Amino acid sequence: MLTLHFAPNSRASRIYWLLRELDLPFELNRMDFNPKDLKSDEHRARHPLGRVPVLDDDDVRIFESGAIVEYVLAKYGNGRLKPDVDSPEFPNYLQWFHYCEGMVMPPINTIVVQTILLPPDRRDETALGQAQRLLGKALGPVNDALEGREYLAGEFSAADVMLGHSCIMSGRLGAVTDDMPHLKAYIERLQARPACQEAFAA
Ligand SMILES: N[C@@H](CCC(=O)N[C@@H](CS)C(=O)NCC(=O)O)C(=O)O
Repeated sequence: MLTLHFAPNSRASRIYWLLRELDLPFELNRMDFNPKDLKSDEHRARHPLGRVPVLDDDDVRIFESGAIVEYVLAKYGNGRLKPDVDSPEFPNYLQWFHYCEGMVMPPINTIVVQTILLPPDRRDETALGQAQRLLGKALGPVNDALEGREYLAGEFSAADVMLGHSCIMSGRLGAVTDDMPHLKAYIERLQARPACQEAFAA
């Protein structure tokens, strides 16, 4: 049995979304996004830093959203949501899958820290401005890659779950601007998917 350790407004939505796209049954351990739940001894026993997502698969436990996505696809995907290794879309898939945590999430993390998590007297306007500029730069190539395409690697794939989630978060942070029309349309396309809607509402 799969159990997803989850908090709303977090990367755990990626795993919820993926499991719903694959129509896999799972139990949800829904915690609040606060230290009381995430830094509890119980949750630190699951993740040493007290973070989400964490997935249990019977006696297997795994954290890191990208690793969880790969684990689920390898074990239960049956070839779904991932281009074949011989497909010309396979390198696109890998590239955008990893661009998410590698390039887009670092400035998002800083923006969230500098606008939401830190108390106002400890916020740093310079760090915030730098992260906002960096996020805009990181989203530009995603907008360009989506010109004339519905998804990042041919058919809808797990790269769209990973990076698509970050694009939706970027939109909520006001970083998806009018000069990114392909990215805007892509976000709308993703948000029309029932599995995406369920994940963000959970
Ligand atoms: N690279 C990790 C990041 C995990 C992570 O930082 N999760 C955030 C939510 S998006 C978290 O649990 N934050 C709680 C905290 O920092 O206390 C992944 O992709 O799973």
